[in-house]
Amino acid sequence: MPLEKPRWIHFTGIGDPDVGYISVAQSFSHVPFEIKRVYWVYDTPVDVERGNHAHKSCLQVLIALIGKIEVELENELGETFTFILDTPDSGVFVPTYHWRKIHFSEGAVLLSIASESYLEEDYIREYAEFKKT
Ligand code: T46
Repeated sequence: MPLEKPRWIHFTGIGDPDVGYISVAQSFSHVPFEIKRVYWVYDTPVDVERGNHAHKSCLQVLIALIGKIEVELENELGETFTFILDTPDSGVFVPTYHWRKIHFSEGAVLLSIASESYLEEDYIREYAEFKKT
């Protein structure tokens, strides 16, 4: 099976400037998997690097609900991809086996839509181990 690449997911913004917008993520239509878990990350200082792991099974879509978030991804071939998330109507689809480094701007809030429940065994947290996969 060919290696799946990270890619942008664009959500429709339903509404108009007078009243604001709603964007929707439903399993298999807006998001390419069944949604099992949603979590959000906030109050991360700008000098902190989050992530530094890859997932064996969990697929994700990451969205910056507020602020700007830089997501750097590396796949098993060593290819790298950088996504600047800065609008709540777009996110990045992160396939399995992608090492991620995440930097937040002041006040940024990251929403993660995930295909799996939380399971620590699904994480690869050692970069050397990731490079051996
Ligand atoms: C990811 C990025 C975007 C739980 O107990 N349940 C959960 O569902 C999650 C996501 C985390 N945790 C615990 C595990 C750790 O003790 O929260 C603590 C911090 O997790 P972590 O160091 O993995 O945080 P991040 O921000 O580096 O990574 C998280 C997700 O874990 C990860 O899947 O892709 O957000």
